[in-house]
Amino acid sequence: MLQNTRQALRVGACRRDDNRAGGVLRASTSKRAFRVVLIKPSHYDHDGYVIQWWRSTLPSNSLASVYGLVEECARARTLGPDVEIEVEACDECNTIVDVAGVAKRIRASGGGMVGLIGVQSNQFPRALDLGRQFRAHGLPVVMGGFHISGSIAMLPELPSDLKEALDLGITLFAGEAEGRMAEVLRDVAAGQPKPIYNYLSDLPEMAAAVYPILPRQVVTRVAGHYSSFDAGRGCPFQCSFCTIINVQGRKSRYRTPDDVEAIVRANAAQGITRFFITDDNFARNRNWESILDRLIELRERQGFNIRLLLQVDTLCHRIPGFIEKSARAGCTAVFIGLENINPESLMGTKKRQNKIWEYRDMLLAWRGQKVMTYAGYILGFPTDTPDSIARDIEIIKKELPVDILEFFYLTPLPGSEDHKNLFMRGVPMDPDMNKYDLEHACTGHPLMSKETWIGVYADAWRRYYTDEHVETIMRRAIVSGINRTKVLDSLTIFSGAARIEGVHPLQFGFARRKLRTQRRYGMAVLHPLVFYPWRLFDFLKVSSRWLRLIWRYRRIMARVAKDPAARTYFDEALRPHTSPGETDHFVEVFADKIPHTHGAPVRPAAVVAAQ
Ligand code: B12
Ligand code: SF4
Repeated sequence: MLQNTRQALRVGACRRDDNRAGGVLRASTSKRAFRVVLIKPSHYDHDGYVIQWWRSTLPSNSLASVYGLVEECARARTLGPDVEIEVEACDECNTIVDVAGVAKRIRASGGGMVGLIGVQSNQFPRALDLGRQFRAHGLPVVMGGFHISGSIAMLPELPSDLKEALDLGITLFAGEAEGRMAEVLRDVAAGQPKPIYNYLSDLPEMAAAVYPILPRQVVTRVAGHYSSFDAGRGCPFQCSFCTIINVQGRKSRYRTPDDVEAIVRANAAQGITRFFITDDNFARNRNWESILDRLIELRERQGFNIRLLLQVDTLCHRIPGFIEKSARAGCTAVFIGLENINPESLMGTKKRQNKIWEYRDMLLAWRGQKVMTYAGYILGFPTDTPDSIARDIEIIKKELPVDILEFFYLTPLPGSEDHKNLFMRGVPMDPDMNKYDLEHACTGHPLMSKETWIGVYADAWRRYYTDEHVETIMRRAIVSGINRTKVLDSLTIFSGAARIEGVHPLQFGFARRKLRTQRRYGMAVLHPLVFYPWRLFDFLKVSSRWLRLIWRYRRIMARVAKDPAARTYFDEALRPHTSPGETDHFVEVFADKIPHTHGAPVRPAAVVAAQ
């Protein structure tokens, strides 16, 4: 059905180098057109250039969600039976936005609008610059995403950057757009968009909601041709650094297995079978089992070559069958919010649900199913010091069988309780939203100066990705039967992205593009004679560092793969717990900081008394 529909619509990608608006078929009966151009903005690097690549590595689910909604409006002829809604989409992380070209296409269609999609705080300055340019062409612009929703949800008044957007005539959308897109399109088409649409207190049900989808030519700009969908939204927990609970709510909402199957079939019909399921914790999705059963059925009985990337919590191994079924459904990698191994830090941010004494069992359970683990680790909790962080990373290397560790600054993201508290108390925070990408120190730390904190972040990547530890991860992968090419590629990217490209691996892509003319508003566009020699030098420097890293890691992997001892490799991190109540060495280190909640290891009274 979706495919048929797509033939009745004009769909495409807003690529500068490709104006074909791919797969275009125009219904001959239509008299008028309304073109909706959806752009997921990227953000700026330190030099003010847009962070974009020939191929990005992760798909944008916000873009897929909004695309699905506009496509639904086109199908329903929301603007009237004689108005054909044409829709095109692009992710600026992998596509150069040609503002003049977009304006030309909208005018050629006879009207339309630009949607700036899924704008996070770090992307807001870039989104504003794009909005400013489109407004200068006289086009209607509507912007939505976490920065707008989070700021409106938590702050007593509109922050100045949102006011600036309104002053430019940009419409702001807060909340979720399922069931609301038709209203927005009708208002814009009538030339009467509201300044703000606020649906934060009226979150839509997800069962039977329109689902995320993107045309193939947009998906293939992501390496590995991954698409995405969210099978659920909302979270019952209360982590103070999190924005999700204040935007998507603390009540969980879920898609049905039927809808998930429809998403998979619609993508498979255009040759896409790899998915990033973007639920913050898929293990908490009430429908996880029926969804996985459906995917297993599609995979094992109907020959769909499904691959999944999941986000899960640190307690997922407690759910009987969850890890096994995830693997059978095609899961090859999971992102886990480990956040920290110090219980004091976890308690300080209300992340009480992370039980450090279960981390190893959980990681071993994934390893047992040959699934690669990526764990997020936050630096800068109030009790962190350079020494404590260094100690903790060394402990992880030795005692936890995680493959990839990725570091973030603890950041007061707009929309979080942390941000609200600092704002209300008047504590200084960096006014530049471009820096709220979890790669910058955006506020003060009680024990570390800003310089020390920055040093700690750089040191964390160096400390974890030593050649020695990279070799250990490879040995652990080989003995566990985890796909060694995947491990090698991930190690290369995660080790090099921050240190060579200066961007977090989650923003990484292949072959960086820097456009001379697409520079941050207010920064000078350099003369070609200055820009191109600089760019050539920059390109050669970065490329040579990548080549050296790739060559080094490939040699290490070749050596490990050839070593017969690799097949029987064993270390402390791979040792399963053999008796109930047995604790890891690192749990002992933090024993006096572990709250006495249910299931926590209890220290013998004699030990406590002796302290
Ligand atoms: C999947 C995901 C990613 C993916 C894909 C990004 C994406 N947006 O799809 C990847 C891995 C790339 C990613 C990266 C990052 N992410 Co992220 N990500 C998520 C996650 C888990 C899901 C996003 C999603 O699909 N949500 C569902 C969609 C449908 O919601 P939505 O974006 O709000 O869109 C709805 C409405 O806002 C509205 N809407 C949105 N745009 C528009 C436009 C118009 C015109 C209209 C009418 C409506 C509208 O309608 C949509 C449908 O209802 C969220 C958390 C969450 N639960 O949402 C974090 C989240 C968005 N990420 C966050 C952050 C900080 C990042 C990073 C900076 C750092 C990091 N390490 O995670 C990087 C940035 C790099 C980059 N280039 O994007 C923060 C943003 C908070 C903030 N205030 O900015 C979030 C909220 C998580 C958190 N830590 O709190 N992320
Ligand atoms: S960080 Fe994760 S567990 Fe904590 S509130 Fe946010 S979504 Fe829930």
